[in-house]
Amino acid sequence: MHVVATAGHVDHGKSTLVRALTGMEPDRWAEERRRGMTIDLGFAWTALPSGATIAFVDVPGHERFVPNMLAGVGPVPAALVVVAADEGWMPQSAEHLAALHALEVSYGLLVVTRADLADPAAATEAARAEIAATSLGEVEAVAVSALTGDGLPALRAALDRLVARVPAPVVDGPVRLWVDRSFTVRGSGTVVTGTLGGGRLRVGDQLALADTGELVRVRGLHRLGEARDRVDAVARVAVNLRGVPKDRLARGDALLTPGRFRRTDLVDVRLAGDPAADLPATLTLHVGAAAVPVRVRPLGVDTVRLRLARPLPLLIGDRALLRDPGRHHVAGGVTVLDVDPPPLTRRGAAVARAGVLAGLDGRPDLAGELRRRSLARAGELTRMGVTVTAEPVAGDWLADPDHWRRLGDRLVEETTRYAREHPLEPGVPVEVLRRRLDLPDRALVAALVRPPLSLRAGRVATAPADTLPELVAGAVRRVHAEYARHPFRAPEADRLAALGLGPREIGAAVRAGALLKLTENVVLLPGAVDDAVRVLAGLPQPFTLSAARQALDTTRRVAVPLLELLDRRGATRRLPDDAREVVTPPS
Ligand SMILES: Nc1nc2c(ncn2[C@@H]2O[C@H](COP(=O)(O)OP(=O)(O)OP(=O)(O)O)[C@@H](O)[C@H]2O)c(=O)[nH]1
Ligand SMILES: [Mg+2]
Repeated sequence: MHVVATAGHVDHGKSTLVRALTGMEPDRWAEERRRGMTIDLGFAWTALPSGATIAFVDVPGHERFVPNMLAGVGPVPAALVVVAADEGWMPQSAEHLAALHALEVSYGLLVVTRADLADPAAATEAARAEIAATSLGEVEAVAVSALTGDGLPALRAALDRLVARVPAPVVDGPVRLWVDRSFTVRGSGTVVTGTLGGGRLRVGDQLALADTGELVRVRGLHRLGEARDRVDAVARVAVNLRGVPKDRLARGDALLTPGRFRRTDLVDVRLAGDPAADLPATLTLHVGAAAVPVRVRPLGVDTVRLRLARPLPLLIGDRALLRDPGRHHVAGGVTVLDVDPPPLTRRGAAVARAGVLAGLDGRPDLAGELRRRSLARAGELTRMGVTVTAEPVAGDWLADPDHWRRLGDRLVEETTRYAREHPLEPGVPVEVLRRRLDLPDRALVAALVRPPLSLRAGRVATAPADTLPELVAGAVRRVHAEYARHPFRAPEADRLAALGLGPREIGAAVRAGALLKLTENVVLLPGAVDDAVRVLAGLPQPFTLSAARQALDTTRRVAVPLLELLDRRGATRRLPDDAREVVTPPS
């Protein structure tokens, strides 16, 4: 299906033309028919000679209803510019054309109507000149009379040529259906309609309401009045929603593929119309079927920051229109450059921001976004409209390659510095590094660890895991050498001190598994426990403390805490008379 909107001055014959082409009545309201004037959007459709289906969104021409016109045109890629042969180019012809240009509509036809009332040549020439200067460019022109039917076959053929030129929509992309009508059907509940510009809808789909994020279920779908299980873009579609009160949805809301859009009330945009300095401080932003008041803050010559009165699901590259409702003036089109712009709080931030924006063109660009943001979650970028093709560095985090390299260097520096400041700790806690590097997630610290750095038990160390600081390692080697032949004779306090093993060094050695600590100042080699059990198992059972001390060739200073440790580990059992027995003889 193809969707084409009408455009043109009031009473120039738009609705009559749509009626003549489709046999359907686009003016839905009794009031419209009574007054002979379109007030709100109308919808009608027909088959073209090629067999293609074309649906029309018929818009009102009266200047009071321009917001309705914009809601209809916003999501539609092609337009029929309608000019009456007997009246020629008029103010609303100009405002509608300015709107199409602002929205960058680039597929269209000129239809000169009421050709039975006047020679269409002059109107055709004037209108083509106006249109040629816009995004529509050179267009085909067809003169018709809806009264006599003259020119309608030629118009149908021209419509076929027009729709054949419109690029195919992205059907496997996300859905953002701008609601242009909402009503209730007895027995079915809430129905909304809109022009589906991309994606695909199915009965049973879950969609998110743009306004609240609330998830809703598609209960039924209609395409051009017929029930369907599935509707692909481009289409005029009616969506019946389960369990949604009618007053929850109105024109300008949107139904979204969940998780694929972010709501934003702050955007930086490039202007295609009036220069930034000439814009009033408040305007209305029209995008899709939505119209939202915005506060305008100029940044560069042609870039501004817009603060929206309510958030909208916008993407980088979205085309929108700024209009001054008071002056009936289309201030021009805007291209969304950033849907998550940084706050401008520091002095000079606005100037710097203008510099950044000068380099953006509204085409979502992964490398550029990463360069500006350094780090970003894949999901966040997708929700901005950026196609994510890079591999995450950790979890769903993406990093700018240069920034990531610099972070890796800083990780080495910080880890080395910490090791100097805390020589006995077995590395820097990951959380400390996360804070020092100002990273949003500990997983990023872990992902930055490369040899010779190592990660163990939540710490990053400058050397491979399990190594002791050299200072301590040397002292421990001395202990091992001196006590190899008397493994149960613990070094005295003054010997430990002479070896440079204070409480902190002993702690480090114990954590590294190089020493076993029985009590303060009583340390043994790590194998001493198993060796002691083996020796004690050779004694007649049960045995006394004194027998154990002699068998182990040691002093009470060591024997008492060693036996207590063995008791705690269940290797020995203490009997009521204070004698002990070995419980599990070593194999
Ligand atoms: N003679 C003649 N009259 C026409 C033709 N087309 C439209 N009209 C008349 O022009 C008047 C306005 O037509 P509409 O179709 O309502 O015009 P419109 O552009 O839809 O007007 P708005 O929706 O209010 O902007 C009506 O009285 C139509 O009968 C035509 O080809 N020939
Ligand atoms: Mg009309």
